[in-house]
Amino acid sequence: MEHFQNKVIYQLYPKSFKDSDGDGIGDLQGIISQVPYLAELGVDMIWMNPIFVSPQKDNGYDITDYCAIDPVFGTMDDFEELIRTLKKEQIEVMFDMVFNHTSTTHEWFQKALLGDKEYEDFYIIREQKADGGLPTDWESKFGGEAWAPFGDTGKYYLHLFDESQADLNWRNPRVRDELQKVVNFWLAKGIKGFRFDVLNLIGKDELLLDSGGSNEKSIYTDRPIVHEYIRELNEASFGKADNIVTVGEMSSTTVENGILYSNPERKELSMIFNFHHLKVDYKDGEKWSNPPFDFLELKRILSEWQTGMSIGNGWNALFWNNHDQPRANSRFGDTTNYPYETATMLAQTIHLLRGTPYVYQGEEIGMTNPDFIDISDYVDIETHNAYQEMRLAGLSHQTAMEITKQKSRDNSRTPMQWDGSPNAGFTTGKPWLKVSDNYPTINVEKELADGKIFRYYQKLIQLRKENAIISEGSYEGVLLDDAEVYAYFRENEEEKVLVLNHFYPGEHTLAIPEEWTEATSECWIGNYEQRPLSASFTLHAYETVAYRMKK
Ligand code: TEU
Repeated sequence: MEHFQNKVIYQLYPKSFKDSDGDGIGDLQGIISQVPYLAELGVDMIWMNPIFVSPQKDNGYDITDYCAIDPVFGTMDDFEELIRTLKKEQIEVMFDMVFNHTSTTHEWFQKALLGDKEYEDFYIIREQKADGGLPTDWESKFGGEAWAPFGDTGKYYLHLFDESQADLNWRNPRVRDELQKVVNFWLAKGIKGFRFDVLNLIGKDELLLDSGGSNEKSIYTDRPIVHEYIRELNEASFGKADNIVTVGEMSSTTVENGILYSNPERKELSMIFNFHHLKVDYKDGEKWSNPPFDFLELKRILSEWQTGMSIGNGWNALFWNNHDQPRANSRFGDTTNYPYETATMLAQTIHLLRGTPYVYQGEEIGMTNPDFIDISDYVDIETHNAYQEMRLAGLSHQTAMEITKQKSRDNSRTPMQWDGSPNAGFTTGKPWLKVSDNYPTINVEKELADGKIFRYYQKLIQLRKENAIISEGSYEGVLLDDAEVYAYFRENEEEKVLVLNHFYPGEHTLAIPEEWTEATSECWIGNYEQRPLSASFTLHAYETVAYRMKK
């Protein structure tokens, strides 16, 4: 088994975790003060979103200096104190490497703007077309064109995200060499994991072609050369160190590529994030819509990735939540009537799968999307661009707000709810983003005192450590046509486990095959009272239950 395959990773969004100096922004000393909380949860590693020097146009994914801590989060001494404090609890740190682009405030881009041709070749800069059109008809993922004027040169630079985020030219060996140095710098500082932002976008061809009206993602996503770049980075940096965990954010990738990116024999990455399961509430592929989620498609995708990656010896990062997604309990469950059941069912669904689970800050206490009422409550650049585009497309303010409330990335970025004091104990100042108004009832202090969600997460994390079948067992999806339950087997030489996850309110009865009921010996873990599996088995609202079975 690979060293990372029984780890649980906690994603910590530094800007919203804990503020120690009252400026309304989370910081390193704030994280240090909460290390005992992370230790009690039992996680092995924390993935911290970027804390590097940045103008914060995209909350730190627009980087000015990859090797310096932004003073708003603290100092390098604070960082080193955090590493030492976490190490005492056997918790390691994963840093976020945003290597597809830099901020336009980065010195490389600034030197390019001043006419330094060597640094101009660090970026993807092209002449306009003969007819005066932009180099290609590509669109930014944050809306609008993907090209912006490169100073007053008459040329344009590519930005797949915000205009302030200039795409790097990975075809240039100087760029790759500089980025290898960044990884080695943080390895030397004691970082034991790396998440690589939108890594499958770095393989743009030299000749960039129009989409011709089709989806241009396929032109620049998952290009074969990406595997060469990753192997080169591996060999020059993290592959030379012991037991470093690496994960690639691979939006829109395929199982085939997922295997190539994460099969250990290929010496690329430890694992990958794919997002297909978080697009089942998109209408015709459009994120900014709000149809009911397609449960059968959700099950199909989860099963396809589990089966495919298992066969190909790839490795999935398992998650429902992150800093770009609305909170899953609000998205897929009923946090009003079934807050505990919703949170624990979703958690168990992925914690007993084959892969490495990621717990996103706040999900372990049942934090929900906030009930923001106006677009001015939101901060996220993608959200504001999308709201404007919806209104320009003719949607009413009310409809655009309904969709924004469901899909904004700010849903997961509201400050951590520590207790019932003002601002949920996150800050003594004005928080950079409003705290959800349900913090008096949903907070760490309450959960630790008499809550059930946090304790359930503790049990799931501990179960993974005590039972190799979760990390090593095979996967088999079953009852795939059932309209409300996602069910699967996990199996290894010694044992077999059946996991049932009911994604809906109300009761739902399953016809359980006789060979299953005869083989079931004990209920392993469940969010309702334990009872034996029966031939006609009724699951309660958002019930999740796992049975150990005799082999
Ligand atoms: O996200 C990649 C990405 O495509 C996101 O835009 C995400 O998929 C989308 O918002 C979902 O609707 C990464 C980072 O996680 C994100 O925070 C950054 O904004 C983005 O890259 C640019 O660095």
